[in-house]
Amino acid sequence: MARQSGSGVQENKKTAAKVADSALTREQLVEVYRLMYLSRRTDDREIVLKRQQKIFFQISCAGHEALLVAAGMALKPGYDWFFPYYRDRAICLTLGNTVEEQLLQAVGAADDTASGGRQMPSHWSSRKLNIVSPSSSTATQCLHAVGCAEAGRFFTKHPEAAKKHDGDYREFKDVKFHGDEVVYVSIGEGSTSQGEFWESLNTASNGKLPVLYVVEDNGYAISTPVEVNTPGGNISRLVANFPNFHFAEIDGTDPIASYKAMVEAVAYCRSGKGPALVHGHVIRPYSHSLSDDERLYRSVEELDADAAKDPISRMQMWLLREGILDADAINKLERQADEEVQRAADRAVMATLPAVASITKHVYSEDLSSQDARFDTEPQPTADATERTMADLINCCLKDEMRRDERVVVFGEDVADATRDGALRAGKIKGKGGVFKLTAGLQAEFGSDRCWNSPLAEANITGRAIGMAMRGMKPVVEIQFFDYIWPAMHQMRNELSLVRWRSNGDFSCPLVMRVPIGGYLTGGSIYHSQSGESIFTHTPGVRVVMPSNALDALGLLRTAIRCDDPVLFLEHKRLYRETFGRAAYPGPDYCIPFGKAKIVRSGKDLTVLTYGAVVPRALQAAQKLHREAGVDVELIDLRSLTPYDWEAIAESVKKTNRVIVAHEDMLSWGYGAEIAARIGDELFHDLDAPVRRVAAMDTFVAYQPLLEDAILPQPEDLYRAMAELAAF
Ligand SMILES: Cc1ncc(C[n+]2csc(CCOP(=O)(O)OP(=O)(O)O)c2C)c(N)n1
Repeated sequence: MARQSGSGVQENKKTAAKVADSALTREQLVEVYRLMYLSRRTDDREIVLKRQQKIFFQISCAGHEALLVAAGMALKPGYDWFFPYYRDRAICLTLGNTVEEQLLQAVGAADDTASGGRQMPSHWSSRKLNIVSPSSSTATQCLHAVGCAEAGRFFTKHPEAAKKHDGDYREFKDVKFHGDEVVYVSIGEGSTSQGEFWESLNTASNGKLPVLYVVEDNGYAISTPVEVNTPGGNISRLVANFPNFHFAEIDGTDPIASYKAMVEAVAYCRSGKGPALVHGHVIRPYSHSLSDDERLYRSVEELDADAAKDPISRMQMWLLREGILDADAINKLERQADEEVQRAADRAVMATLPAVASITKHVYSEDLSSQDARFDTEPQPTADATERTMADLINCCLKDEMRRDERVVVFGEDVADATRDGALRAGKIKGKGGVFKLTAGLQAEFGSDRCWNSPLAEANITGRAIGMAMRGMKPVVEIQFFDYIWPAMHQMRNELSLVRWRSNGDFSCPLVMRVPIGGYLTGGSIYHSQSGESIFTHTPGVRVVMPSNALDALGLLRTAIRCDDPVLFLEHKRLYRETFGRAAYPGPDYCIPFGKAKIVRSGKDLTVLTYGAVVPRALQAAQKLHREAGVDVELIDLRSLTPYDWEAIAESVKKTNRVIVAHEDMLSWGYGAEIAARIGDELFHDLDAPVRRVAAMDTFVAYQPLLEDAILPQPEDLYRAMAELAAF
C-alpha cells in the first residue's frame, strides 16, 4: 500500500508490510480499518437521512479516511489541540467523538454537544477532546491554531499566569497546558489559496510553533481543480522554502504511509523544532457535498481512476491479503459498525429539538456581564493629581492591567518599543511603542513575550488573538488605523463574534481590539479618517465602546480587559491629546461598566445623543445656543455603543421631548438610524418633534481641509440642528 507521490506513484507492498510491522500492531491495523469504515458508513447514513429530509445538509469525509485516522492515532485527544475542517469526520471519531454525537449535530438536536443545533453537520467541537468549534469559512482556523500554539508556549513559560483569579474573566477559564502539546489544523488544498493560510505559515515558521498542518488534497475545491488554486498544482512545492518546517508529501489514501508520516511530523512538532506540514493526496468519491453533482464537471474516466484508489476497499483487500483479517472477521467488524451507526441514527432522529428560548444564550458571556456591578467603581485619587491626556491614561491602564494580570499580552503593528531589543536594553534607544505611542514602554517593562510587533497583516493579528483567547489568554491587540481593519473583518465577523454562540458556550475568545478611529485631522484624508462603528455594532457577540475623554477611556478599557466578552475599543485619535477631557489618574482599579451613558450637560429643552469626537463639538454648540438663545440642551455621551444605555435615552427624551442623534460617521445606515428608529417606535408619544440626525455626508473624508470640514459634522451644523429642533 505504501506509495511515494509526486515522483510517479508506486505500489510497494513489501515496504508497506515492513512499515506496518514496525509502526502499527495487528490490533491497531484492525482498528484503523474499523474507524475508516465507521466514518464512511456514517457518511452513507447521513446521505440517506438527507434524502429522507431528516437532516438538512451533508458533506462527507469519504476518501479522506486513511489520512485522518492516521492523524488521530498519532495525536493525543484532550492533550493536543485540534482545529479540523468539515471533511474531518474520521479524525474526530478516532479522537473519541461518537457517531451519535455526529448524527445529533446532523439533525440539529438540543443535545448536539458541538453546537446545540446551531451549526451544520461536520462542524466538530468537543471541549473534552480539545476539538475547537470551527466556522464554515475556509482557512480562518489556521490562524487560530497558531494562536493556540502560542498560548501553550506562553503558559509553559508563565505557569503562574494559568491560575484562576476572582473578579475578572479568569474566574471562568480553566487553563490546560502541557508544554509539549501539538496543535493540529487541517485544510483542503483549494483553501490554501486564502491569505489566512499564508499569514499563519508566516508566524508558525517564525515562532517555530508546534503546529501540524494537514493539507487534504482531493484535487478539487467544489468544481475548481487544484491547478487553479495552486500554481503548478502542488502545494508542497510552494511552501517548501518556509524555514523551520518539517514537510511530508504522501499518499493519503494509504493509512500506513499516512501513519508513518504523521508520527514523524508529530514527533518533530512535539520536540519543539517547529511546525510540520503533511500534504496528503486523497480522493473525493462523493462530490463536494450532497448539494453538488461532480459528474457535471468531472469525466467518467477521472472518477473511475479515483474509485480505484478508494482507501476503504484498498485497506480491506490489504488486510485480507496480509492475513490480518479473514472474510468472516471483516464481515463481523463491518456488521458491528453498521449496527452502531444504525443505533446512533435511530436515537438521533428521535432526539429532542432545541428550545426556541435557547437562541439568545451564549451570544455574550453568561458568566460575567460587561455591565456587571463589579465594574461600577469610583475614581480613587492618587497623590499625583496631574491632568493626563486620553493617550496617557490608556497607556497607564495597559500597564496597570499587564502588572495585575500576566495573561494580558499586547501585539500589533509597531506596538513594541523595538523588536531588536539589544539597543533598548542597553538604554541606547528610547523605543517606539506604537505609531500613536499608546503602547510605549510596555515591551521595556514586561518583556518581548508580553508585548511584540506582529507581521503587517491584520487577519494574522486578529486570528492569532482569537486562538490565544480560546486558551484563556487575554490579548489586547492594536489595529494601527480603523481604515485598515478590513483585512481583519473576516476574522471579526465570522470568528471573533461567533465562537461562543456557535459552540453553545463551550469556547469563547474574550479579547480586546484597540483601534484608533476617526477624522477631524486636517489632512487625514480617505485612509486615515474613517469611521464605521455601526458595521460592528451590527454584529452580535462583540461589544463596541468609544470613549470621548481620558477618564472614560481608562475606565472602559479596564472593563474591556477584565470582562469576558470580545471588545472592539474605538479610540478617537483626534482626542488622544486634546485639552478637552483630560483627567487625573483614578487609581489602578477604576472601571466603568458598559452600557452606561454619561450626562455631559444636563438640560430640559432638547436631548443630544452622541459619542466620540462629536461630544466636545456638541458641547460647544450647546453652550453657544444656551448663551445666545437660552435653549437648554441635555447632552448625553453614550460611551458604550453595544450595549447602549436605553434607560438614560428614554429618561432624557421623556423629559425634553425633542432629540437629535449625532455622530461623525456617515448619515445613511449609520449608528443613529437604529437609535432614532427605536425612539420613534417606543417613545413616539413622548415626542414633540421628529427625531433629527446630524452626521457626516454620505461619502469618504477628503484630504483638503476645506472639503474635510464640509464632509464631517461641525459645531455649526450641530448648533443649527439644535436651534431648528428647539423651534419646531
Ligand atoms: C471563505 C470561504 N469562501 C468560500 C466558501 C465556500 N466553500 C466551501 S467549501 C469550498 C471548497 C473548498 O475546497 P478545498 O479547500 O479544496 O476543500 P475540499 O472541500 O475539497 O476538501 C468553498 C469554495 C467558504 N466556505 N469559505
